[in-house]
Amino acid sequence: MEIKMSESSDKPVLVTCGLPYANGKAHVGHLRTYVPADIFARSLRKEGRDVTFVCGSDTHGTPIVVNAEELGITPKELVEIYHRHFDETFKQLGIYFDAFGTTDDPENHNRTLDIVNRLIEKGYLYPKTIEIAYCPKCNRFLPDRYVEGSCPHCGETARGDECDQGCGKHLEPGELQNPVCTICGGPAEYRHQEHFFFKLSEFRDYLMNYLSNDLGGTINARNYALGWVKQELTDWCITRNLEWGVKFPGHDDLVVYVWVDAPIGYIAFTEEWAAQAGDSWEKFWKGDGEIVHFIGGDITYHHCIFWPAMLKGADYSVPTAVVASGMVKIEDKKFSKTRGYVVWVGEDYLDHGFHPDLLRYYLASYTSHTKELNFSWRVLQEKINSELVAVFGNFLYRTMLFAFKNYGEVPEGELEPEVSAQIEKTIEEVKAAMAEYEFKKAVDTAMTFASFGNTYFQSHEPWALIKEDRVACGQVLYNCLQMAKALSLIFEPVLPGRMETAWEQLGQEGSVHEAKYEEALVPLKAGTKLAKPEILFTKLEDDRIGEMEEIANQRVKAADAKKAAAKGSAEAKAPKKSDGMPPAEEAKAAEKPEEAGKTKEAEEKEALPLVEYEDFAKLDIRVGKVLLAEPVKKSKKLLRLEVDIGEEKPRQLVAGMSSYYAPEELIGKHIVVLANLKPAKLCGVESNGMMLAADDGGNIVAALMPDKEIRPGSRIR
Ligand code: B3M
Ligand code: ZN
Repeated sequence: MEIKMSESSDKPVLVTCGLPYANGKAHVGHLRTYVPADIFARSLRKEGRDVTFVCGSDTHGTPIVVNAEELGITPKELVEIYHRHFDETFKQLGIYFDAFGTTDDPENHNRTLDIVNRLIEKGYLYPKTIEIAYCPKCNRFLPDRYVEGSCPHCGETARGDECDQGCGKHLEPGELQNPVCTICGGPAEYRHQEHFFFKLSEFRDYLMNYLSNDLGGTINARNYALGWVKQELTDWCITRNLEWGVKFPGHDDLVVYVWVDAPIGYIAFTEEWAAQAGDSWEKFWKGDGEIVHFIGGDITYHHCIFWPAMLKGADYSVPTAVVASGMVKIEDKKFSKTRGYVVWVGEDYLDHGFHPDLLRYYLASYTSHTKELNFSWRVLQEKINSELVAVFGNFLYRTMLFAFKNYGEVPEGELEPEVSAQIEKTIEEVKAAMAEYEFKKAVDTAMTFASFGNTYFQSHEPWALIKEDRVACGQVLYNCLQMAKALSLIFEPVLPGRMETAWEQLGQEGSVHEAKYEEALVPLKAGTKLAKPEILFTKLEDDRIGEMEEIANQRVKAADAKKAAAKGSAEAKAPKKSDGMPPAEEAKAAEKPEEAGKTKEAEEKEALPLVEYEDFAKLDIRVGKVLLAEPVKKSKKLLRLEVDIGEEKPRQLVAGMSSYYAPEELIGKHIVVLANLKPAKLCGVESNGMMLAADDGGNIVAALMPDKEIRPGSRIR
């Protein structure tokens, strides 16, 4: 269930997208947010809403400074390269913002200072001397990505401001344990320094109410944020030791933390738009205009907790809705640039001549917005060929070609009630789906209407009718052309490029991008000249898709080789960590199975001794039915399950499955449970048993599930 946009409202709407870091190229993961946001903005405009669509490059923060240092250029030079790249790439994808600025624009510096000074005046910022990681060798403080260590919450390797490998928690400076300098690799120490904190803890009650009663958008964002706010809220350190960024007032050695000035970019880019459009930014940020943020699900905390608290504290309007998308997998593997599971928008897609609309269609129609999207070249081919080509493209082409060849213009005719009813019903359903951020539902509804058009054409057999009764045939074609016009309007938000061509082929005036949904029911004018139609969607052939898969495979192989080489050289260099093992055993233990010519599988087989049946019989392994599944707070990997294993009460288990299964994918399923494993606490949650799954040692983890319905509690023997 999503929280609906106020459909009837005639308030102006500001739509934003999470700002891409100007620190790397655009990939399919970015588009998971940007394409649906563009579809949403276009669709609202077709409803006649006053929509402003802004975004921009996120240009501050330690990753950019670290990257620029490594490249031997200034951060400004680096961000200019990637700002231009994103600006061009979004336009190539048909994603048109009313403003696409950078957080280093003067407008953002000024707006940030206004907000920070306001927070100081109102007593929401305070100085505090804290321990900051410092590298004695590099002789510098180590903010955020300049330091690595272990997470105090889950123990995983983490970086200065986020436990990105483990529980995903935001980390405050000084929290990291065993800090190591990421520049020289040497041990870091903690030194005292004065920094400034935002009193986030004072906004707990406000946020509880705001999240429970006011914030719209997708339910995943609201529930995730409520989960955090119900716990304690720690104050945020909002300054860093960096040169690059927005200077903190009165402290030249400090800049504001990137998650302060980045969201303020939404306001600054609205100002930039207003200046060139002669409009008002205040109608959103000081007024009651609607503000809808589209983001990736991994930055929900920042957008639903930190950002509204900061806005409230500085007397600005707060977001109306936060729309958080699911994450992205590549060929069923977790998205990872370092492991090569990435699809670059430019070099892997556009540079190979694929039309942007096909990718837009895939991203919109693959799954519900909040679910995880898997990008696969084969699935792209299947969807394009079986839906866009075989259904929608087929209807458009056969209608326009038949009318062009036999009439050359829109024939005499009138709109049949059944057809206008279908048009009206489709548009209402599409608008309702958009209001719920259910883009797949909207696209499937439009595709169903295209199938209706095909059935209408086929059942009226114009190829036979034209020989018997030209006028009656004209009436059929008139209705088919009207449906083609309606479809080009309805699909424009998803397929802007191709629908512009369809609109022209139908001899329609003006731009399909400006036309409103209501235009779909304005009857076509008989006599309107028709252009010779071109085929708008062509099949993706096996060889072309095979070529793309090969490129993808090569990239993964290269990443594996690079990783193995880096591992090999690190081992060669790293001092042998002798933990007291006798030399012979130590030498053996240090030997990598691969180096000794053994495969990983062989190593796994060899490591497990043979067992007696009696050993196996001690294991109480049963079938369990999943009754409830939800993320474990503070963890990015763990799910809490309640499982019926045939006892009077469900059993609580904790499973490291979040990277492989969304909770809703497990609910109702029959799984296999080791029921007599000693209880263990994981991230504070007790696990009484273990869910069994197969792991290929790569990225595939498959839960064991009986292949037929069977009573929960049934024993595995
Ligand atoms: N630049 C990118 C990310 O963490 C970050 C978003 C800022 S939105 C204000 O997804
Ligand atoms: Zn160092």
